[in-house]
Amino acid sequence: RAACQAAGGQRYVLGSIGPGTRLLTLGQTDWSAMHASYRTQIEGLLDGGVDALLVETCQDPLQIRCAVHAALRALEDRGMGPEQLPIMVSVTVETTGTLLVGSEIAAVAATLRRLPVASLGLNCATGPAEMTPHVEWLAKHWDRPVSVVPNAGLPILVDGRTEYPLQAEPMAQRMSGFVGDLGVSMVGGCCGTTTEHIGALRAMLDMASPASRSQVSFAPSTSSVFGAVEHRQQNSVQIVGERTNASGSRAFKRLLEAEDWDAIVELASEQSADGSHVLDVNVDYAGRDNVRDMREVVSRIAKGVDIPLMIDSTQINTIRAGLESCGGRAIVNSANLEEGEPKFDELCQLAREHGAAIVLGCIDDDPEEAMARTAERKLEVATRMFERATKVHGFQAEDLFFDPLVLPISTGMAQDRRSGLETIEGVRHIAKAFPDAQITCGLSNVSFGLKPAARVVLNSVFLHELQSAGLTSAIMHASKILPRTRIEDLHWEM
Ligand code: THG
Repeated sequence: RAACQAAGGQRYVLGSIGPGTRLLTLGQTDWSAMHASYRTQIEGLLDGGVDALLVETCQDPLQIRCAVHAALRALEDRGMGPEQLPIMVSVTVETTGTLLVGSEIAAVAATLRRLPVASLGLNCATGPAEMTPHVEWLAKHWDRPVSVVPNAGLPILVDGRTEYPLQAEPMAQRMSGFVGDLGVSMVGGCCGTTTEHIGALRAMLDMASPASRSQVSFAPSTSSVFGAVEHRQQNSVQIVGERTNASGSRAFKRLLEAEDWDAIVELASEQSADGSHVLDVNVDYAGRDNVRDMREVVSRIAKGVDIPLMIDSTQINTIRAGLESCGGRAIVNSANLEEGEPKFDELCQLAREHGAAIVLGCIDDDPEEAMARTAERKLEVATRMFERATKVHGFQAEDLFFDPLVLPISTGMAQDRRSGLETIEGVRHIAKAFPDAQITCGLSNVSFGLKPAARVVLNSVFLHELQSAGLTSAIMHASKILPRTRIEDLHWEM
């Protein structure tokens, strides 16, 4: 800080926050221990007068979220935010093409996209040549500045010693392409680089004319530890697997009781193999420690299954445990206005702190009709939630998943006979009012209590109608849905 001041000009101190020796996703430490340790480090850096924080050499998306979360808390306590003191992130892509835990660069970007990080880039592990495809991806798809800080090539053994082969001039030349062709904003050198390398980069920058990056495009996505999945699927709804649910599957409930975690991961894997794009995880179960179960189940699924998660619970502490246990970007399921705005706000805030998307169920605090039953009421509640989520909490429409709420039509009660039709019309209204938002539902609810064969037909027809009305996502059992051509006309019409 003092040296920068003495040197004058535009010089900044970046508070470097390295990865440590334990990875959250691999279960080598837990969120609260890592959070506390980051917090201590960040307080020291802030006391020392840094201009920005740089979370670098990141190997695990969950570790990044934990560090960013700790940084935001530390800034908040000093009456500041990331606008005053930027939080920068730099990840380490191994020669395998992913972070150490297996994350593709697209998974990292999806995870950080809705967090207030100022820049994203790469450092360490390889030289500039190996970084090229990932830098190109970031230049095209990341909407903020990109940084590139390579090693001086891949190390080689010379007379029993490791040496970094890339010399200052050729390194600077490689890097000039990143700046001039791809619009990279920050460059530097990691392992094996010397003052000579940094001098050559400085000289290169003095001559460079950075390319503009006006064509950046990013599809709204969730992410597992490994890869990103777009909210909008072509010719399909986003299929959210329903079976990892303690009240939605007897098999899952038994496995949870037996604490057979391996078999639970197996059940989750099967759903991915069956075509689910995302997995709903719900461990709500009276008499068990739901927070502990959520941690156990989510950390294991996140490590072993390659699709993103929807964290489903009526308890905010259980949802928090899920978010703190899964790398990548999840969907919170769900917030509603049943208990008024405080609980809605708390869930929105929690989702925002983790950069997550959120399901908003059409229920409010109306004393006559809390759960919206007509299409008009569904739109009315959705509108109230849309306003609050976007204006108060800063959500983008694309990250809101409205749930019009599907009720069983098979109860035999007169008041339930129209509920399927009202849901379809509700979807149409919501899709028209909020074309950029997502619409999801618990599809199988519609046929509770019917015989299995009838459920398959009813669920399939209902999905077809909802999709035509604008549904973009459904919590469902993928292998129990039939295409129109596999259902007899008579059954379809019934
Ligand atoms: N909206 C939102 N989230 C939800 C729901 C919703 N989460 C839970 C639920 N509803 C959606 N999930 C399921 C999961 C399973 C079933 C229905 C909805 C189901 N299961 C069979 C049964 O109970 O008969 C299977 C039984 C078994 O395999 O043992 O029908 O509406 N946002």
